[in-house]
Amino acid sequence: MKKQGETFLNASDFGENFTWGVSTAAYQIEGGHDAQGKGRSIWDNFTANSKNIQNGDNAHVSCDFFNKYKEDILLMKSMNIDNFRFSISWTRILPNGVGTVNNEGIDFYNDVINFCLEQKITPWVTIYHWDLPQALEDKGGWTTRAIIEWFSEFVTICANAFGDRVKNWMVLNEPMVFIGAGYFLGVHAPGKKGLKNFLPAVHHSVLCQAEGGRLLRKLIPQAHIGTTISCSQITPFRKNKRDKATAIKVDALLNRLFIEPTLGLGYPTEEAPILKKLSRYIRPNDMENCKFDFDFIGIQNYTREKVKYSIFVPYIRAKIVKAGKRNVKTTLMDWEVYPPSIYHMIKKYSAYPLIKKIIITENGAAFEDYLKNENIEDTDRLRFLQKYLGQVLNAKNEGLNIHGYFVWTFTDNFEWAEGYYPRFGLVYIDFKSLKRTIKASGKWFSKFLTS
Ligand code: GCO
Repeated sequence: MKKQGETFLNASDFGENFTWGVSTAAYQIEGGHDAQGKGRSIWDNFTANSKNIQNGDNAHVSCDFFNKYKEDILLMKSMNIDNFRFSISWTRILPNGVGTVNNEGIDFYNDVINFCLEQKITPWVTIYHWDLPQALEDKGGWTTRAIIEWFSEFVTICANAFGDRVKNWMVLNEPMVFIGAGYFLGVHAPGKKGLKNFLPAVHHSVLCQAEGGRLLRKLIPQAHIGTTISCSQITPFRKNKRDKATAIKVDALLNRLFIEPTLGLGYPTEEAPILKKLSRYIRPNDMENCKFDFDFIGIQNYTREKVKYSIFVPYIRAKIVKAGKRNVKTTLMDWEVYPPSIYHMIKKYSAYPLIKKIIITENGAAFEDYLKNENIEDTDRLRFLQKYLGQVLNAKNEGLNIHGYFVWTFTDNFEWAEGYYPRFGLVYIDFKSLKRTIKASGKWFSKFLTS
């Protein structure tokens, strides 16, 4: 049995039925922003204002997965990766969010899915990875209850179009991040701020998460259905009472808010009283409709956060002390490298008896990469993956409920408000020539998968 910190892990140590793969998202890799009838999403709109994105970058071309999907899937194959998580761009399928279907969009995903299957790569499809149609945002987006109807239409079309071949589905990607960053802090699309946007968006996304699950189950009886949730270990910055209470509150907001209503436990209002204001948006039967018995929960972990009490932060009275100020090893995102966090989160989610199974649907790191003689010696990323995997293995060996692991991400791509600066890929992309080069971490992962 291998222990944490040992670098000579083998995939076989995790058992035969452990799922290994890589994760991506449509907006981050596809490009083809207006190709073949695609409509405009909130991210097309948000990036149009260059002030919103580091270096004024946009994702018009990005990795050009839209044209290069065969090359990427073949590369994946050559690296022994046999599970590929990607998302469906809503506006490629429904340019206006609802109504007329764009058949060219359906064809594109059919081509991707069929090519994966030909190469014996299993597709794992995320329905919503943040690229809401702008036409729906113009009518209120996630803040309006009509989103449940719009979202249901999109889910139904995806299930009917792809459900004969795609068995693994995830309804939402990290609701806390797209709502926290997009509808509270305003740093992601659509750039909205404040509680009046945040709270209804939270409740509507929880309802959509469950409704999406129900529709998939009805339309694809054999489906393996999940949803994905961001999570970080939260610890108090100082050892005083106030910081300890703050950590409990932030944990409720960041780690419990989107899973507990799904499990029928309601919102964690006791630890985060601000959530009592959700009652304004909750209608009769809603809490019942928030529930769905997912086949798996995808958890996505990168770091841990230290938090302190702060009188200056309205509503929440809590502040994250950035890793850069704590004298710890960080990634380019200013996230602390802290491998025990992933073990801690697996343990935390394993403690919910109603979660049937947990899969790590994202984990990875951005570090500076240098292309030298056609090689990228990304030792930091390689060590990061080995150490985090060591912790996943510890969790598995303890009998915790963990069944798979997907690296974020396959190729370098468009990292939202940070543009192309933070590279997370196992494969390097030269964003001028679009040439792909497997990094040392990618070569290691590919070897690891056959070990
Ligand atoms: C998220 C998203 C990914 C990010 C990744 C790195 O977790 O924010 O799912 O789209 O790119 O997490 O930040």
